[in-house]
Amino acid sequence: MKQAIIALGSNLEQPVSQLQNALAALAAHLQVQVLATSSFYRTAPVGYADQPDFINAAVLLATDLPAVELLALLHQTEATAGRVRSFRNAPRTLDLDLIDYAGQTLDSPALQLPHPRAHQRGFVMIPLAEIAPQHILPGQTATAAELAAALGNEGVQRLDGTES
Ligand code: PH2
Ligand code: MG
Ligand code: MG
Repeated sequence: MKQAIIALGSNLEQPVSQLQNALAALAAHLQVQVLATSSFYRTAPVGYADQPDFINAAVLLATDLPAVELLALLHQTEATAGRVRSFRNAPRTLDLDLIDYAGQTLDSPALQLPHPRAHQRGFVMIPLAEIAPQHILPGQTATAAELAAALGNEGVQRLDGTES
């Protein structure tokens, strides 16, 4: 089994439900085991600002799917959620990003590992620090907890479970 980290995001069409459905779809896959799921966070949009706040979370998986097949499962789950690809950083019903797969490094057109911007993004590192604080992404020297602390939590607010 390999361990993988997925970052989840949504800012269209009931984002909390989108993430819940995505987590259920991943957990239902016979070759995927969900080891830990973070809280959900409401986060200010990064990159393209003129769009709704996101709901973000992170999940730690064990899987015997190869990275490309796990990526295909993520894309298929995005498609089921009605994901439409318009422009870079556009609002979306569901974004499932493979952040780390078994600590591997890969630079192919279809997949870059680790995710090249994950370590710069509070909306990824803060949820990740909750479930895997000591995890070190390939190429980094700091742990997830250290990176999350350095990025700070401006624009990242943990949901208390009663919101939607
Ligand atoms: N995803 C992006 C671009 N900007 N901002 C937030 N807050 N959350 C995201 O998931 C996000 C983003 C591209 O995937
Ligand atoms: Mg993304
Ligand atoms: Mg993506």
